[in-house]
Amino acid sequence: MTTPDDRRSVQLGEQRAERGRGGETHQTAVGGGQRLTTQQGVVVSDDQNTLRAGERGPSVLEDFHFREKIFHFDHERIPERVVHARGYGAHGYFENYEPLTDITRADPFGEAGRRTPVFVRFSTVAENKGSTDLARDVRGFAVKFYTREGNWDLVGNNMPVFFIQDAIKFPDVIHAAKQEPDRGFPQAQTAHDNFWDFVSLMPESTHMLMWIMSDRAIPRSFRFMEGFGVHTFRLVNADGRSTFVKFHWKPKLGMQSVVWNEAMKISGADPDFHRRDLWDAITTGSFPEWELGLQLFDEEFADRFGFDVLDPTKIIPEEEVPVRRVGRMVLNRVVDNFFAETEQVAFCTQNVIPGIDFTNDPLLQGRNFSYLDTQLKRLGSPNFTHLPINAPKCPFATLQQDGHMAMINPAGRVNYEPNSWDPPGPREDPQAGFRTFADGQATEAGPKRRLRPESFADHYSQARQFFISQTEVEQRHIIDAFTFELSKCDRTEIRTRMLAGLRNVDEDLARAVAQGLGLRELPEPLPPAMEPVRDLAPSPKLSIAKNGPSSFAGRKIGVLVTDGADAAVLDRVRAEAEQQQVTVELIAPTVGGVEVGNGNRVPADQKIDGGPSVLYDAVIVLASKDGASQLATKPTARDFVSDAYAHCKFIGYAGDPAPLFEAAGLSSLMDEGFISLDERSPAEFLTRCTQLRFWPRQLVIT
Ligand code: HDE
Repeated sequence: MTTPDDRRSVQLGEQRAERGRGGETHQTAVGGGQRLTTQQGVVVSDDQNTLRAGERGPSVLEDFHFREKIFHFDHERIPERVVHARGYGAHGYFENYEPLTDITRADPFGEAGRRTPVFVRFSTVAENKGSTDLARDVRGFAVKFYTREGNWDLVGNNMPVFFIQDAIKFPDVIHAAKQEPDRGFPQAQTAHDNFWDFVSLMPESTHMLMWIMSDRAIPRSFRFMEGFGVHTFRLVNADGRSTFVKFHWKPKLGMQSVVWNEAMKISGADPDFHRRDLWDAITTGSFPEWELGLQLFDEEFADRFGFDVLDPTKIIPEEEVPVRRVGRMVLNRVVDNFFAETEQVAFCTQNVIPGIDFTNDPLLQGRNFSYLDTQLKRLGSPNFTHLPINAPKCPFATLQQDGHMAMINPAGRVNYEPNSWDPPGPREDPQAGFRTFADGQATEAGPKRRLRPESFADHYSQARQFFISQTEVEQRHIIDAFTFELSKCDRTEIRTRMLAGLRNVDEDLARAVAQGLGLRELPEPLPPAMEPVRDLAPSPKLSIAKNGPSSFAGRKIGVLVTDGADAAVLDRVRAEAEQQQVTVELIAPTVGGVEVGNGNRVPADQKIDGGPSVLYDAVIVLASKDGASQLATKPTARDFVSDAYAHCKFIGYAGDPAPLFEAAGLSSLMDEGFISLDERSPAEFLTRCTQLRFWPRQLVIT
């Protein structure tokens, strides 16, 4: 008897067979063939029903197609990264500006205009794979350069310092930051006892805490954040001369972050906010760019600088050693397959090429062990280097063999060296090969001991320098972030201990946080291991606000429209935005759109609760009086404008939005961040938006 399901599957089969006609004999389903096959290449006749003994009888074990399909599905997941689990990658290239052969023989810097393919993966650190993009956290910024002399991985973060000074503390800081082991939460936030317990007991983390409590930890998107190699590395030229270097990535579009209340709401409205942003930018041809900057210095500077250049909790202010921009990185291609590329990419800090070398930074030394080890666990085979995303793009030949999933296998008898075969197989090359930098100054010796260098003991001076380098609004955000996070700690002694540490950074900061926590008296300051230097000069380069963009390009405006809205204003806004490379999305009561004043129907991109204002860099309300009165009755529309106000966004308007502003309680609050598009041109509005936010409002509303 033929069941309806049978008939449907026969029809489907016929349709597929129809599409498959004329296909090549050896095509596979994955490789573009039209017929569905098993892994063995056997064409599948029915992918809808398991093989059964009788219409309502049991499934039979001989159904090899079913078993293969489920077996493979059962093994789809690989362990997520123990840190940086949530990430997003893209392809591009690095283009060198001028030859740097005087300081390094590294291939990407050999000549002007040389392009080196790259793959970049951005990530959050403490969050699990399924969390949200906008958690307060450090962002990973890992770049794999496929150079002509092998792969170079620059595995950095969007902050130039780290929590700890010695790799042996890494499992501790990560355990403390991630979900607590008994309850399995909180995920994706450091606002809990374990994290603050640990860091309040580890004064060396204070500088990093300033960074993660700042707006750097909630970037607007990957496109608007800086990247840092963190450690001091070495560049080595063809004569074997070494120069110290710190690597920087500078976003061409300028830096930008969101505000905390906005971040929390974005996490609900669009957990994929950052990855969607990167995908959209690349697929619409707005390729994000960063410039690679180098801070170059020698032993003499290292000796005279006030902090140890091997200490990863310290920076070298750009005002002291300027950042020399040596090339640009363009991301111009999204992945074809997220798993194959973004998930399977294996960065290793040990991947360096001739011309780039390590220093004795104890964190870097520990990382060089960890990354290789972790890839084996995650990817399951020492042959993870055979995966296309990890394999070098230059010729390579090793004498390693076999192992799980060996995919690049040499032919012939030679698998050892020395040998007397002809041809002899791959041989070492003392000239072209990687040689570890070794000169007189890099000779280390001494008794084996577990100790922290004396020169790493100052934990507060640069934390203070970071704080005093921020604008008043940015300082307010740092105070609010400490207050928010510490208010989530159940144990009051943790809050107190943290405040005792903050007193060594800045009294005003400690006092303001204490006030925010409702703590009447400040605890005694923690005794510092070394008396902090109180008069380090501020470094304006540390502030996001002081280094704003020169245009609003790459940003997104949300236009809330109603029936009867002024069509001419909408057209002018769209035209000007396009000119300035700003994206416009229309938000309407229904996604079907609205009928604007000239009678035309305009489709919307979002309906109001799908397009809250937190998803946009600035907003415009184009409303007729009736339209605004209807919006006034909708909580989501009121939130749209009141959130835009609270997040200090520029708010353009035209027509008669008064009923909506009134209902949202904004009528008496309209400040210079509100701009009438009946009176001002869209060009003027966008020029104002270049300031990104109307920050004076922040000081009024806190
Ligand atoms: Fe990592 N880190 N890390 N880290 N790290 C990993 O390697 C580790 C540190 C960074 O997109 C792991 O492939 C140790 C600093 C990025 O795939 C692991 C220490 C910086 C990524 C690991 C550090 C980073 C990782 C986990 C202390 C900024 C993601 C999965 C000594 C300079 C790369 C993996 C990607 C990933 C170890 C500290 C950056 C476990 C032991 C400092 C961007 O090997």
